[in-house]
Amino acid sequence: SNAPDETETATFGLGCFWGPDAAAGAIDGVVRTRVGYAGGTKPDPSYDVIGDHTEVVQAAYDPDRISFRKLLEWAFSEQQPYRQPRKRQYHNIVFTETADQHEQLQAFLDDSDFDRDRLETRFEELDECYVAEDYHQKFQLRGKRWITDVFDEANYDAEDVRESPAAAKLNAHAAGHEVDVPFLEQSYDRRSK
Ligand code: MHO
Repeated sequence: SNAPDETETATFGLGCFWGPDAAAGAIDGVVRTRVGYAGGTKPDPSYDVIGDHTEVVQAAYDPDRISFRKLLEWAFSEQQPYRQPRKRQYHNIVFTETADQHEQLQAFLDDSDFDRDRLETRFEELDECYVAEDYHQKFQLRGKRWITDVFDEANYDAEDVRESPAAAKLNAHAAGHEVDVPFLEQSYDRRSK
């Protein structure tokens, strides 16, 4: 299957990225999640030297199963669009990276009844997203040693776990989200190609 090429990515700043990483993983049609830093200008940011960047979650989704619009609805349900956290690290940002996503964002804003003058959420074109340190990826899952041990025994390295569709669902489960895994997303796993 060439499924991995069929996914698109949605990137959102929604505060501390641990929670949105798990919440995004629970969404049916989201097949991979990762956390990172985006929206700023500092080259190669890190958690300790984040500069002017913001913590973001990046969700790879199958556009045949979920629309960017649905992900926008989700992102807006996870934030307070009229209040921006004081720290830029935790800003609410909706990134778009294709013309299609940009159009879906405009349509979503046109159709919703936000008071546009009061909206604080930032809207930006995604420039670069810097992947965060391994210890921030699938943070809740990392607290479940018996699960991470299974990945270790299957010889997954940190990047394999970060990019694993199964790990994204397990991370959501570990965080207490209801997860519907109809076919374990296996065709998306680059290790099972
Ligand atoms: N330092 C805060 C937020 C972490 S989040 C990755 C905490 O420990 O909850 O910014």
